[in-house]
Amino acid sequence: MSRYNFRETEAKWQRIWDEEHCFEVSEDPDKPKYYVLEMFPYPSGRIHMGHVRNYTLGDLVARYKKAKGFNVLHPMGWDAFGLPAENAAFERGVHPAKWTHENIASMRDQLKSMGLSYDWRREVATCDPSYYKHEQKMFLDFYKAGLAYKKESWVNWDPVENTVLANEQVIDGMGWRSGAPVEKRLLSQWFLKITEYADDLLNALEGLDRWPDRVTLMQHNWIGKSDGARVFFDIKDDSEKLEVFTTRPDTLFGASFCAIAANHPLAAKVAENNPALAEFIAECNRMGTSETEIETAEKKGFDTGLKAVHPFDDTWELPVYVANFVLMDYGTGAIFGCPAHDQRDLDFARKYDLTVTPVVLPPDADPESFEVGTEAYVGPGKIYNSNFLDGLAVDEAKSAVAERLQKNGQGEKTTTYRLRDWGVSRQRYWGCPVPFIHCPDCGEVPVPEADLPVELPEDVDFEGAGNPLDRHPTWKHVSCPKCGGKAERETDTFDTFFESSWYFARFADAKAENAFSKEAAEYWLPVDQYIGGIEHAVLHLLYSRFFTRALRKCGYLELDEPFAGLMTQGMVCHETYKDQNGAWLFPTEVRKEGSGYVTVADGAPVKTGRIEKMSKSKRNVVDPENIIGAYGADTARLFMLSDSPPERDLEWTEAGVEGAWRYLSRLWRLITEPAKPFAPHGTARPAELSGKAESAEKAVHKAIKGIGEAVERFRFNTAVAQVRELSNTLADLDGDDEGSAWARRYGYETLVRLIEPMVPHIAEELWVELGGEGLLTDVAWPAFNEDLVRDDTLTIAVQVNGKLRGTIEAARDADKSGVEEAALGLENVQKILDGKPPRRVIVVPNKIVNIVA
Ligand code: ANZ
Ligand code: ZN
Repeated sequence: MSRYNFRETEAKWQRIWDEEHCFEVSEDPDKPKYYVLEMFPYPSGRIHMGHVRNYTLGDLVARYKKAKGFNVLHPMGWDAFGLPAENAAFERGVHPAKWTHENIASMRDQLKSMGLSYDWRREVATCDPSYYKHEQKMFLDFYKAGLAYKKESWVNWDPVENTVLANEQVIDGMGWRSGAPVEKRLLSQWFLKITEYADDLLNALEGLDRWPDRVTLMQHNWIGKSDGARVFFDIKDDSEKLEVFTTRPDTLFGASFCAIAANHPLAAKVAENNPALAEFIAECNRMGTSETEIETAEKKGFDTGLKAVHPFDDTWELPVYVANFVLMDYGTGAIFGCPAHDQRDLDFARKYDLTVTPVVLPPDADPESFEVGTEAYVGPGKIYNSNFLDGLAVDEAKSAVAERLQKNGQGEKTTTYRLRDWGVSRQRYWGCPVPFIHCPDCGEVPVPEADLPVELPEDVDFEGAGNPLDRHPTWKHVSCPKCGGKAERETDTFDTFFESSWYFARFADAKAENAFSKEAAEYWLPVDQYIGGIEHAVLHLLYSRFFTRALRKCGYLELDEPFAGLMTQGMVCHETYKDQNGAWLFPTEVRKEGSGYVTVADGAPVKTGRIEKMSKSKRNVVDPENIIGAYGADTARLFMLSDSPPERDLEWTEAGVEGAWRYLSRLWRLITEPAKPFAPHGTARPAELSGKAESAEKAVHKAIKGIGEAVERFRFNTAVAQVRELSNTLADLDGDDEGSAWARRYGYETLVRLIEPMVPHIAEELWVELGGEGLLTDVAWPAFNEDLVRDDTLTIAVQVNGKLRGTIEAARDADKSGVEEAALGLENVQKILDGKPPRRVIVVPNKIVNIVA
């Protein structure tokens, strides 16, 4: 029996696709284009199962669309800057560039072993100067357009990694990699003005109808638009005004205090003569800056002694606190507190014994007795205790207050966003240098375009803390491009999200002299289908949308949105195992025994834990290379597609992989050692088919339709199920007649075409076995005949007086009188009619029979 030799076969087809340039594309005006992109990987050294899933999904879409006649762009590259390379340099003394390029080389081989249909000519590595020189130019253009600027700002400082972290890199107050508590520091940093597009980024979400709702909702919340008002409070015995932001101006008469952020200028001013306050401010700065941390921390305040005067009553004075729950970079960094209707304010008021005056009366509550206890009332109601606002609904009161404030010059309506400008400075070596020079006389000076790229120096030393670029003896010392005097290079490098914000557009012409070639970009963009992890829902996916806008403003691209369609795949999970001492075990260290597991080493019992996302820390990882080595890429791909729809988590099991392997082996045998012969390739369909052959033929048409539709809807698991169903039908077709031989031939040739996007190597090989011409990947997706996919018998509902009483089976388009007779013959119906003739019978063909009794 000939066993399917996946090792030889897969290598062979990978070589042939390469030699034949199968997946290399150019802008063909005669074909519709389709751009499929998977999120490019960080070159960590080895691919993991998450990659395998991601790229299998993308490859299926790409190959399917190619078969459907599209000109498909399917590129791959490397998100090659970042911290791990520097860590490797620090720990093992390998240069980040060497480490990165070696990793790229081995991961490229791994990807090639999966048989992915990439146009490798377009490969890019973001750490190459030929790539990052373009983003230096972009940055200078952004600067000219007012979209990049430098400012002193409070940053999240990771004391272990010695670097600034983006808010998103702070998780529960800890550095995302180091796990160390994050501190606040004031540093001069480069920013990109994403807030300029806050409204546009928000409004355009509506047009992204091929994005998961979950992702657009996350972006919506991330942008966080709040309509409200700014209110100016006079400060008693002081010329300064305190400006607060509120979304609830309707509660102004319920105010009992004001509070400012620890870093508010007013706090610093008072602290000059108040050491206790200075100490309190320092304490606040030691606290993390993440939202959850601020929300969960105990509310603390410090009374500055200042008094704010109520805008509508100049005899009413409110104490001004510095409070740890007020953020400096939201709204105006100052609030008025209304304890009755805001939980934080209530907690604060209870702690510092401040008054709690309700001003919104819940519907049906009694104004005499309504009280707020430990829970603030945040619902709707009528305003009371509030002077000229009494009796108004919340929304009416909001407008009334804003109007009055505006008229008196005490405030105005305003909109605030949670979205902050994007801090792109990193104090790191392995990143793209920010192309600026600092001159003591001229200030910040852009590096002249002719001097781009600013390349990273190679000879750096990674010993010691902080940024190696800072410590480099010569690199940063340059003369000022403006005055020629002594000056210093900027030693910050870009956040690596910078590179990934525009790579999708570079793939349109990865060798273009400028960042983009207009023609290629116009032809290929936007990406039609983007596929990647949900973890990028706000950062990468929002930054790319921002870049698209910034690049348009600077004349680079005429594009509205980068990604027309988005699919976010679920995680690959696996059971977890521990030994008797509670140490995690790799799946390769355990083997099944009875209903449980024992260790491979000494047969000791193993504790089986939960099914969790594959992670190195829990050791529940399976190395794709081992799987591909043992079963082949097609098996790995098939299993990735079989069990769950793409957006759901998938549990990787040995049994599942075995099942996929067994299926492919069986298919191999069914075609290469058929029990009953196939008609020769090219045989015409006999005019008459036996019943079984005819229904097999119909099953093939149904599969073409069903699998195509499932793929279009990303229901790849359903598509796989239909593939299996069709092969069962064909395996059962054992007639010796001419029609059956023809149907087997037609059925298997079609099946092989249908599975090519899923398991391309075995499909190509079987195509050859079947005598097919040319490369299967160049063969068009088959068409189906509408007449043959319709069911012949239908289930028809039978109603009596509008109530469902049963169903009958009838041939499609059966004669009305026959259907009527069958319906009236139903036992249930006869019971109701009780021997009397029906008053009326209405037959809706192929659907329903209505009987009026
Ligand atoms: C008075 C008030 C009364 C408020 C009330 C709420 C309820 P969102 O919806 O997130 O925009 N706030 C304003 N600036 C702040 C800052 N820098 N740090 C912390 N809190 C701040 O929330 C806006 C509300 O959050 C504002 O409305 C303000 O409290 C508070 F019954 O003003 B409110
Ligand atoms: Zn100068």
